[in-house]
Amino acid sequence: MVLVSDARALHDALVRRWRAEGLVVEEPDAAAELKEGAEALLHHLSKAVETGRPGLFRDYAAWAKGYLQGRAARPTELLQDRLQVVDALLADSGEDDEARSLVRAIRDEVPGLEAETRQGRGKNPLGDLHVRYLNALMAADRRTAHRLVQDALAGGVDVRDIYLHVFQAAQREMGRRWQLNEVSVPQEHFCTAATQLIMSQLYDEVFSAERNGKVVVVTSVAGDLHEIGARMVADFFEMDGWDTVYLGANSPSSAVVEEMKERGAEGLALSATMTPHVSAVAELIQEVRKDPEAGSRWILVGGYPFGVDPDLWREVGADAMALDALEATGTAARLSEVR
Ligand code: B12
Repeated sequence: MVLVSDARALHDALVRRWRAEGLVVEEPDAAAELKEGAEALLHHLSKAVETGRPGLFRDYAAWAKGYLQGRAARPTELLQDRLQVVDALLADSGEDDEARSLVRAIRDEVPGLEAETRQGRGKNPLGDLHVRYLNALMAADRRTAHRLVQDALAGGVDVRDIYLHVFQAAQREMGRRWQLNEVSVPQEHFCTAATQLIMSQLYDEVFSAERNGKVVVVTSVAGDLHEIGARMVADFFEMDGWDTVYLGANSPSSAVVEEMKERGAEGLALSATMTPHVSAVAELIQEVRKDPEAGSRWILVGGYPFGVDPDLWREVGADAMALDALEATGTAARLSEVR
């Protein structure tokens, strides 16, 4: 497919055409957004076509609309005009009908921000604590954020609940605000670093469970820089007594296979947050399966794109997926039983 094989040329051509037509956001982000927007759009489109899952592109369009909302006067029209140009460019590049008809369908009916509701913006059982925690971080006040968490723990709140309903909820809400241009990149970096710091102060609790003798390797796939989701999954395994080999974000495939063998892991928990990284997940899984020793272990996947399309885990060749860290350990326990 042209989209994949000739991605760089297509990407550059799209940037030129969007610029020529004035399809840009307001300064100061304009140049960077144009480049990143073109790349992200083409990546998501090619993944959607490659995997036969148009929902992945629909979800991207909904996200892009939200993103443009905070940066342009007429976000829906801007996105529609951009999609019109994408369609024309694909036609000129001799691109297949599938990609073009998907682009046209989305242009005709730009979806809303469904992903945010899927990522659980429903009732939060620790809503009050979550709001106070996030407000503290928004005010660059790590001390208060830290104290709120310590007080909640001392008051008997379960660490798992703090992870899911405070840290995860705060990170996602902060991400939503970044998307809408209400939070700056430095603010996002501050919140993420502060949450990682505060998480690490809970490790007496995380490491206190009786060991069950099982080992799991946990990592984010190559290219993906999001680490907190994978780290939470690792910590929930620890709290259930597993020994975890947590490799962090952006792990090279060969290292993952070697680690699984070296540590005698029962399985691999693999995270991807960005839809364009789903191919890296599929490639790594293939590599694990090829290995005579690691190939028989279970592979569990999770992260944003697997929530967008609940069947995507099959497509990448995993054994199962889970929507959050709590579900992850239950699913892994079942996978271990059947092996
Ligand atoms: C922090 C952050 C970053 C940081 C990450 C730093 C770090 N050290 O981790 C940095 C700055 C690097 C970053 C970069 C980018 N980011 Co970012 N980021 C976020 C943010 C705000 C928080 C992520 C987080 O910590 N979430 C909290 C964790 C706990 O939640 P989680 O990841 O969903 O994990 C849970 C489940 O998904 C599941 N799970 C996760 N992994 C696994 C694995 C297994 C095996 C299982 C079973 C379950 C599982 O369990 C976890 C725990 O319950 C999110 C917002 C969001 N909604 O998550 C955006 C977000 C993910 N980022 C986004 C974007 C667009 C980007 C960039 C493209 C921005 C840019 N222009 O540069 C880049 C891409 C970089 C890359 N190559 O990966 C978008 C993605 C939109 C989309 N539709 O795909 C989001 C959603 C923000 C938004 N609302 O627009 N980001």
